[in-house]
Amino acid sequence: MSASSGGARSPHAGPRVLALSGGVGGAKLSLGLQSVLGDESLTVVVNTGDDFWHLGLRVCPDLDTTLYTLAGVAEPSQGWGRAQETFSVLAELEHRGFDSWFRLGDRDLALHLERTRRWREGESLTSITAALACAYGVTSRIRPMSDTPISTRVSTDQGVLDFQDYFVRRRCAPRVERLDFVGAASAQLSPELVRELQESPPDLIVICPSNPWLSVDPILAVPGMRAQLRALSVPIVAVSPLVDGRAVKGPTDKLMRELGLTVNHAAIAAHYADFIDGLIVDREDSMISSAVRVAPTLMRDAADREALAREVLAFGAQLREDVSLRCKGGL
Ligand code: FO1
Repeated sequence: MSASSGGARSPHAGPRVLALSGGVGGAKLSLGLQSVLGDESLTVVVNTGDDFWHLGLRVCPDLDTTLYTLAGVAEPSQGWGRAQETFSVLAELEHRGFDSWFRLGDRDLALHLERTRRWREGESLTSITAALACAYGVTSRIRPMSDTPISTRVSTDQGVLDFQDYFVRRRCAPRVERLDFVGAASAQLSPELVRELQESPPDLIVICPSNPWLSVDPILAVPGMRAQLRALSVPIVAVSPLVDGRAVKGPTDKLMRELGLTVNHAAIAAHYADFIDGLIVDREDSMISSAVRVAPTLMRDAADREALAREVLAFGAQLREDVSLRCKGGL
């Protein structure tokens, strides 16, 4: 690992960060990073394994959560969807006995309508997402993990389920036996992401506190993603999604137990062992080494988000200086 990331550098003051993210938790840290780094220093590569067709519309929940959060218009109580939302369309769907299990708000629908219109005209998801980010005033770059559709398929004790059927309709109740990222094997990295990594390489890669199995693994399953990121030779820091032995939101802890894992930071570190240089954990548990930093990871407000973003950046700088910390065989 070297301090210099190579490639042509544009005149740019602070560090550039590339974050890998799923939905709510990842979007929160992305917002903290955006606030601390300032405009245009952050690229967020977002999981699209949750994407699906619903009511004839292309819905990309994690991209939308990231977009709304970075634009400052996300609904704070749930982390996804739009603030100041109304649900007239959903109420009518419900009233008429139509499909209404997935709660699309009226303002949110505008985003899905515009995405779907562009999708049907053949625009790539990368290009659509950039246009939507621009429309919502977001200057950080939000990039789908691939332009190729990839669908997370959940094999459970109740059968093989599409992701949103498992996650929203059945509220993660089925016992998970196995996860597949359908379409990943033949997916491609978006040319725009590859070009950005070459022309404006990041100084630090952050794996946000998203679900490692449901949200980060699909990103790392895109052929070439791991190799591209490792080739940058910059520190890769993950933030554990566990706080007090539990997931802050979502089914990470339940899923870990179902996959036969112990719910602790050591299991998170082991999961990323061949890929990361350091892990930030909320509190010590059984595994502490020089590649682990302890810092509050519960993000209740802007101060928490920005404090964690600063910890991440400081840890990255520390790892950059100590090249020997890259643990090829794990932490
Ligand atoms: N999550 C829910 O738990 N229930 C919903 O009805 C729901 C609707 C929804 C609509 C748009 C959107 O962008 C996200 C939405 N989510 C909903 C969140 C989302 O499905 C999940 O949190 C992610 O897929 C997991 O990261």
